[in-house]
Parts: sequence; structure tokens; C-alpha cells
Amino acid sequence: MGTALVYHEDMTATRLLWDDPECEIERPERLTAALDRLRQRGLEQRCLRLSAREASKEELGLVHSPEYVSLVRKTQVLGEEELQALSRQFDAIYFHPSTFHCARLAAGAGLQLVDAVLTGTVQNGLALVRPPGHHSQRAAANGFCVFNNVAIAAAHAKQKHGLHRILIVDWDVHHGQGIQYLFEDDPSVLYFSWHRYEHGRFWPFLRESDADAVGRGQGLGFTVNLPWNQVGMGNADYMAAFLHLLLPLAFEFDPELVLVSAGFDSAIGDPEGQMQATPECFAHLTQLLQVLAGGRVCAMLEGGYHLESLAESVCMTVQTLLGDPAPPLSGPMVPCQSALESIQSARAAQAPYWKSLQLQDATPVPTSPSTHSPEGRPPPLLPGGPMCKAAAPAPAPAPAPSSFLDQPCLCPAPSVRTTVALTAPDTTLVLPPDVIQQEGSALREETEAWARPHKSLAREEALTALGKLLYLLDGMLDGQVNSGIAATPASAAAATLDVAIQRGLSHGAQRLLCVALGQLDRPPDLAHDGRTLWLNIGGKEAAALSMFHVSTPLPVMTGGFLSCILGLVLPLAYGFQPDLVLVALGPGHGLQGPHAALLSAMLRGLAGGRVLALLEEDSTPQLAGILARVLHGEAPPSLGPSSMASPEDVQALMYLRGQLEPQWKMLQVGAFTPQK
Ligand code: X5A
Ligand code: ZN
Repeated sequence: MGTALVYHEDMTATRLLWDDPECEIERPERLTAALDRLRQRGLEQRCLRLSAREASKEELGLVHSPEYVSLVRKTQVLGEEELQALSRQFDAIYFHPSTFHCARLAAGAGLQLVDAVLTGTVQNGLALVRPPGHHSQRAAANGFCVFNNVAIAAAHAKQKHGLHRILIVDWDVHHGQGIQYLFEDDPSVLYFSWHRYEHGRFWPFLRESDADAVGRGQGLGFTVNLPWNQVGMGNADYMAAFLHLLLPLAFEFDPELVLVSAGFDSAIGDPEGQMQATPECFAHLTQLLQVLAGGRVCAMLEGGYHLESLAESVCMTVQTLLGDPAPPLSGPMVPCQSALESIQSARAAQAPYWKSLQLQDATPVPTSPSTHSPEGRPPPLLPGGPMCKAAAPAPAPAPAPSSFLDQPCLCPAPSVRTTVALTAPDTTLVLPPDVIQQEGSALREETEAWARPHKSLAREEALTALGKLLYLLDGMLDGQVNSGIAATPASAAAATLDVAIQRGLSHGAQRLLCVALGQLDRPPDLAHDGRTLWLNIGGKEAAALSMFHVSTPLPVMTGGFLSCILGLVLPLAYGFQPDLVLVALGPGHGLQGPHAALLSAMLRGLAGGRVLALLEEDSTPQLAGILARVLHGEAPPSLGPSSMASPEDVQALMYLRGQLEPQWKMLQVGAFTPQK
């Protein structure tokens, strides 16, 4: 199932006819710049192109008053003077004779997208529209917005498709107060918005944009505001907000559909936002949302006023919707103090309404006050190696707006996205047509040489499996293959993993993340040089060994699994910035298919998607199939209503995080506040 791109050229018609410094940034070139770049990159051609239709009067009436709709209709026949006079009745608004037509196309585009996704025509999509929508209210235009495109789409999804749980993620840099007002008492719509706030000193200057606005009546806890009180928020801040605030709530909510108010004025270079997040960050945000709602994600353009940054960020979003792996994030992964304070205050405000926040915030984290110092970052790397240079962490601070786009991408896309290298090619495997079943093996002599130090690799079956694994790994290290799965006899799992680590490190990986589930012993000679991050979950080793060798006996079977991924695995992984990921399901891993799929899908955000999953040979073909599909970019199945972590699990996790936090800053969920 593909990706829809909904557009209509007519939406470039509306434009500002008089002088107004506040409104002049919302111009037609925003759409043409984004679309041109999508074409240049060959992305538009990969989408299902849908021509936007106008929303009907009834559809607009789902959220707007009839009086307001007819007021906007009348602007079609007004002269410039009258248009200007009417515009002055609203905050940051201009009308043009084409505004009504454009705004109906913008709302209609969102409806078409939702229909295409909910009827199964496509998996996901983007509506490239203007005017934007999220500031618009029941009877008012506001902030360049005329009709509330995303709100109309949500109301339509409820009314026409009978949905009960819709998540709206508003990553535009402004508060979508229009959406908030329309759904504040509605528990079927969870609205999340982060926005430049500066303690209320930034437009639209509303008290109700703060973290303590959490909805009302039945809708208490279904409005989630994350106000940024400083400009300059970057990749680490945005990722921390998703991992520690949005995603725990989103999984607990278990949406049937995700709508994105996709404004790109939150990206670097934008004159409104003044933020620092790079376009690649939007690939990661998109990828994180794709694990929800069975991958049903509908993004609709809102703001974004730096044409270059906008075009690039739109490409990142579409590319990710199409299933391409996200490029690695640049810059130090250390959230700033102000971001942590904001995240903490939003978590505190939401805690009464969400189980996933309660246990955690009840337990103070045993740690020292955090600082800005990047001392917790892994040490610098040895230069060289044939692997993608862009994957190496940039020691420099976030690049200046003028130069952020001309970093050459040094990684050509691998020709094969996913390879399955099982010992006995399985005919019952259900795989996407372009997933390759690997025939090849590494040379016998070479395989034997790697196997020699390990007793458990002496058996013929283990050697055969190792040969296939090494061949796959080499394909990944050479950049021909992006991701893959391989199998090994259970008795040889630990040794095979050890060989894979050594081979990866000696053949070009500069930082290798190994996530080992179940009874997999840490390789005895695993170096402590910062090039390998070893993370064992559900094994028998005691908790928290050191910065680069982390173990937790936490059983993955329990509801603690999600907290473990969001609160431990991903923060460590994003902080480490690996260029190769090994995920091994060892003896007694206890993971069910959907859980293993979710973990793999989320680890795909690392290392440009260069992820090798190692399974036990007697795993079911279903497990191999689901992992191959997820590594290939398909959405993991929904986990359904999540069972919550047991208090003991949460305690164990909190303790471990407290130990590791001084070194791994992405683990921080908030600024340290001493108990009252
Ligand atoms: C959609 C959007 C911004 C309005 C800013 C007014 N609106 N100063 O980004
Ligand atoms: Zn905006």
C-alpha cells in the first residue's frame, strides 16, 4: 500500500494584495517550492497523485458555523478595499478573491486523504495545501488560516468512518488553538501541540497555550500542550518530546488514525519559529508516528516560511511516508535545560489522566542536576572506514541556517532495502515483492576462521548459518543492502552475535549498537572503547553495568516493554548515534511478534535504517515475515490497548535510568526538581 499526495494547482492562487509585513510570508511559492523539490527528488512520482476537490458546505459545517462559511463565501466578489477591511476584523489574516475556492480545496484535500487512507487505497499520505488551517475557529479566521483542514478531517473520520480515537499531532511551531478549541471537551480526539511560547510572549499570546491547559469535561487529558519557552530547540529536544511525552500517551490512547498538522516553521531557518531542528528530524518524527494506528498517518501542510527549509522538510516527510529509512540525525543529542523543563511540566500536568506517566513521575529519579555540558557524549571516533560519513556524529553545534542544506549526502541509497538470509529459504514466508531471499554465503574458509574461537560454532548448521549472516552483513557494510534478517541455531546465538559484532567493527562500522534480548551472554572480550553499545534486556545479568554495557533483567513479557523501548532503548540508541544496529532475539527472549516488530520498527530510525535482526532458527516463519516487512518499512501491527508496567518493572527501569542519566542525556525526562 502506497502514499497519497493530494494537491491542486489552484491553491497557489490566493495571495496578499496589499502591504502587511505580518502576512507576507504566507505566499504561493510555498507550495511550488515544496512540489518542485518533491519532483526533483523523484518522490512525487512514487506517490499516488490525487487532485484535490472542494469541501462541501456540509463538510465545512462539521466544525464551522453556517454564518462564518457564508461570510467567507462572500469574499469571492469583494473588491480589494473591502477585502482589506474584512481582513482587519481578524488576527493575522488576508483575504483574496480566490480565498474561498482555495480554502475549500485545502479542506477537501484533507478529506480525500483521510478517505483514501481509511478505505485502504493507500497506507498514508500528505496533503500539500494553503491556506493552512490549525488556527481557524468555529466562526473566525486566524493566523493565515480560513477553514480548519485538520479539524474537519478529524470530524469527518468520526462521522463518516465511525472512528473513536484520533490522534492529532501538531508539529507546527505555533499553537493550533483552533483545533484545541474545537475538541477540548472531546475524548475521541487527542490533540498534541508543541509551540514557541516564551512564557506567553509569542503569538498568539494565549494563556491556554500553556502546559496546564489539558482539556475540559469529558476531554480532560486529551489536550496536550508543550510550550517551548526558548527559541533554538533542536533535534534532541524534539526527539525527547516525542519519546518522553507524546509517545507514551499515544500508545496508551491507541489511535485508529493519526492526523499531522504538519507545519515546517518548526524547522531550522524559519523566520517565525527560530528553531534549530534539521529537515531530517521530520523524517524521524514521521517514522515514530508510523508505528501507531497501523501506520495510518495523514499529514496536512500548515506553516513553513523558509522555502528551502520547507521544501527539504516536506521531502523528508514524504520519503519517510514512502517507507525509506530516515537519514541519521546530526548534532549532539543533548536536550537543553529549557526543553526538559517544558517536557517535565507537560508530563506533570498530564499525569493525573495517563497511567503511563503516573508510576514514573511518582518516583523521583536518583540523579544529580543536569548541566549543558556534552561530556556524556561518546568519545570521538576513529576516522576512516567505508561507511556513510553522514552517519558519524557531528561534533560541531547545529549548523547555521545558511549552510544546513549544502551538506552533501555521502550515502547513495542501497539498491536493496531488505534481505532475508535464512538458512533454509522458506516458501511459506510472506514477503513484499522487493524483499530479496539471499542465496549467497561467505567463503567457507573465511567463515571457519571467524568460527574457530567459538566451540558452539563448530557444528555444521551453525557454520552454514554464520556464512549466510556474514554475507548479509558484508552487503550491509558495503552499502548494497540496507537491512536484513538472519537466523542461527539457538545454541550458537551468542557466539554468532559475537562474530557479527567483531566483523561489523572490523569492516567499517564506527559505532555499533547491539540490542540483545533474552539469554545472550555479553561477549567476553567486548571492548570498552565506546564503539559498541551493548544493551541486554531480559537476560540474567544484573542491571546497569557501565555506560556502554547495559543489562537489565526486566522481563519483556510484561507491560513494561513499551516504557523500556521509549524510556531506555531509544534514548540510549539516539544518544549513541550508531551506524550499524544488531538486534538479536536470543533464547528465552519472550517477545511476541507484534512486540518484536515494534522494537525493530523503532530501531530502524537509527543508523539510516541499517539494522540486522538475528533470530533463532526455529522461530516461526510468521516472526521472520513480520520482521522482514517491518525492516522494509511496513507498519508494525498495533499492540492494542497497552497493559501497563508493573510497579516493580517501573522501579527497576527508573533505577537503571537514574544510573545512566549522567552519561546519556537523552534519558532525561525533565529537569531535576528536588521533592517538595
Ligand atoms: C499556520 C501558521 C502563523 C501565523 C503567524 C502570525 N500561522 N504572526 O503558521
Ligand atoms: Zn505555524
